[in-house]
Amino acid sequence: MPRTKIDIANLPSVVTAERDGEIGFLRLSRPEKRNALNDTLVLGIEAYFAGLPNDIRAVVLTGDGDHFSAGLDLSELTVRNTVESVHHSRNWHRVFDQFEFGKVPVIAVLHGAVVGGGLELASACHVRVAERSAYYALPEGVRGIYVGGGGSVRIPRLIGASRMMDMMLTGRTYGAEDGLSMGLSHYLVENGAGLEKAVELAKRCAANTPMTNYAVMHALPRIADIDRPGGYMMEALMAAISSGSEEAQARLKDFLEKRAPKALHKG
Ligand code: 1HE
Repeated sequence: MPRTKIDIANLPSVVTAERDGEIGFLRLSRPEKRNALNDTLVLGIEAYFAGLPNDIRAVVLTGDGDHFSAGLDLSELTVRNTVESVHHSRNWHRVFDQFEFGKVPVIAVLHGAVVGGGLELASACHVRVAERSAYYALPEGVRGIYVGGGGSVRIPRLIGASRMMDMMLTGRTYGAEDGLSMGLSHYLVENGAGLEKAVELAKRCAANTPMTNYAVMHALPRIADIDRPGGYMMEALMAAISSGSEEAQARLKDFLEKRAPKALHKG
């Protein structure tokens, strides 16, 4: 099925919304500024997820042009005072949380610069596919600023606070292969192959029961943040709720009656 535009209210032109069946596509469409995240673009991301049709089961996020995103639009920083900067950062927190703890898994395709706020955006996605051209940096240190899009919360959970400290203090960059082994991406593919891989993964996510996806997206990261007894309790509740659904019961029956695929490793 060809991709079609999705009609979403208040979507600015720097964001492109499309769909192909139950997969939604969100494209950062500001390539002339290397997809630098200005207020319009961040609010466009918010509008996209707020207006996503209910029958979309997974989203693929990409950046137009040669780079995923050059991070915060630095031209906006020079016109904000301190309190406006706090509100600006809190705004990013709200928008990124909205989809990280949203309804559907988001698979990001990373290429070229994935830097500063671009890396913060990528780290809020559930699965990251990197093309070989992708590289990662946190140039905030060099620019005399600090991460503000949830980077200090999310990135240490991927690579550890110590590595993030080095990136920010020394301006160190990592290429796509290192990014894969460090946990910045989950998959590494050749240049130009990211979208196809992301769609394949999105289709697999979309085939899960909505309850399982909800548990993985909402309960798993929260369990990782809390104490063991609380974690065990939340896990037990999620396990009971998800296995009790009609859809889960039907899938279990399919396996027991030999109609479902086995969990084999294909290498
Ligand atoms: C920008 C931005 C931007 C490009 N804000 N305008 N992020 C950074 O420190 C990275 C800054 N960007 C770069 O280092 C380079 O642009 C790239 C390596 C990503 C790409 O280089 P290149 O040679 O392909 O493009 P360019 O010529 O540098 O940029 C093209 C245009 O985009 C140019 O504008 P023009 O009007 O002169 O054509 C650039 O000024 C513009 N541009 N990146 C504004 N970031 C919530 S807190 C998060 C804090 C951060 O993200 S800090 C990290 C910011």
